[in-house]
Amino acid sequence: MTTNFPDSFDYQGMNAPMRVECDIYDLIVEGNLPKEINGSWYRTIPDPQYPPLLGHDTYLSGDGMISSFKFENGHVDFKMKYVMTDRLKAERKARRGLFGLYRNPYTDDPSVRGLNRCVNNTTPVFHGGRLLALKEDGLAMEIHPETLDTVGVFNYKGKLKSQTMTAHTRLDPDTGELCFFGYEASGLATRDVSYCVADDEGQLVSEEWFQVPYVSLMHDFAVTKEHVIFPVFPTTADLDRMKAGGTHWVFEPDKDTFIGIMPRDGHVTDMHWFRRPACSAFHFMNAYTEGKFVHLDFGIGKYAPFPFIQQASHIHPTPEDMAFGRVVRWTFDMSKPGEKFEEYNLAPAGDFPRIANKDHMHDYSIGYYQRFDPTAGPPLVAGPVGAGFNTLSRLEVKSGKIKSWHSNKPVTIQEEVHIPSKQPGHEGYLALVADLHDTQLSDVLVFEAEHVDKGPIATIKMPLRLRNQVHGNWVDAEELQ
Ligand code: V55
Ligand code: FE
Repeated sequence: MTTNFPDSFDYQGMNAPMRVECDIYDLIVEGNLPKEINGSWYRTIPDPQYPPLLGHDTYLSGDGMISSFKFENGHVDFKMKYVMTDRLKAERKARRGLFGLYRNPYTDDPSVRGLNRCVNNTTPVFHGGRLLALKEDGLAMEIHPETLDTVGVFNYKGKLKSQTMTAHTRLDPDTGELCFFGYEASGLATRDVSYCVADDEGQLVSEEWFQVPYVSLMHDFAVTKEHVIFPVFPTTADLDRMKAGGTHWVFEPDKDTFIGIMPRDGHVTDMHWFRRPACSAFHFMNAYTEGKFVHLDFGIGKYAPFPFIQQASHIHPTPEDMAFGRVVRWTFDMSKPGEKFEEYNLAPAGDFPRIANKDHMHDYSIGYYQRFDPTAGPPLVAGPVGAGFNTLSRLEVKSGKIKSWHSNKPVTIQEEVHIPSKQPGHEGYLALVADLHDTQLSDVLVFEAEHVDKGPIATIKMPLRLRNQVHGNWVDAEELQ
């Protein structure tokens, strides 16, 4: 039986599993933490309880851990707890790993056949008074927003037919509606995709299904006030490969990228498909409709960035491949039926795009994202793709101007969260966890969003290392009442 975690990057150094549930009251705060910041910053983190059954797997399979930084008048309390999934309970009972490869149930120990494999490790979403821990291969897990105790699987009181729910939901800032989808909606490697809307009280009000041209890793989607956009990139799944013990995903550069766009006040049967050669993206910064045009802004890459997918696809990244990456705007003309659309360059390559919640689905001017800047230091391993980002950037979307910050120490940064300010005209704050590679600890850094280049205004000291989150979200104290 394996007793140590594998020696791949997924489990070593800053990525070594922590497996710590804890409570820290009144963290040490240096600098000036604005008293107006009141609310909870939730983060979801893959953190494997046991080494994987087969002795190797990806970071993305780690058991879901949920944490909260609760900000109150310049004070910060911290809490971190495992999401008590069926999978974690089964493994704890057996006192060992029982699950094989990422999203391949054919590689599991026979004792867990048919069990819910979802680790709910990707995004904490607060909607309709509920906190949900999401991962795209299964249903939501409801979490108590104060104690972080697991309440149970949430499927809109049995109403949701989709077997999956994306970790990237889209909240309409005007109506409070939550738009989401699920791919592989009728089971493993199925082409069915659900499109769903929950109203501002968290009731499921619509669910429609459609099929995509091929089974694709549809990690995120985008919504405008008038349209819904479903990008389909050729990171593909195949049931026979899984049955033979292979990976869920490979990237297929010979397949085209498809983008389905439907009117929000219409139906999936109104979907219009655009097409271009293979490329890849995981996260969309924002999208909006301007007359007959639909704009979609995001970081584009040549192929999926995860090493386990690249290996299975026999991809060996070249410098030219890396140079392909950049932030782009795709503009679709809905009045011209056909498959073509325009692409414009906006900014240097990066990911983890975030914007102020109020700007979602609207014409907007500011986005935040992260980059790896080689002049800021050599690549350092942290998180699921290997080298972590080292630079936080603020992008003026209209001009392409960017302001950036990086540490002068060996530091990688985890996804930033935007915290709105109540002061009129104030752009709000950004907070992120910084991985301190020299001490193997973590700091929380808080920035004035408008002035990221000036560096953090406050540093919250953590007495332990925080493993890399996938995503996080801010919930204002009033909303939590
Ligand atoms: C991603 C993360 C996942 C996953 C698939 O960020 C894609 C991309 C944390 O889990 O399962
Ligand atoms: Fe994501």
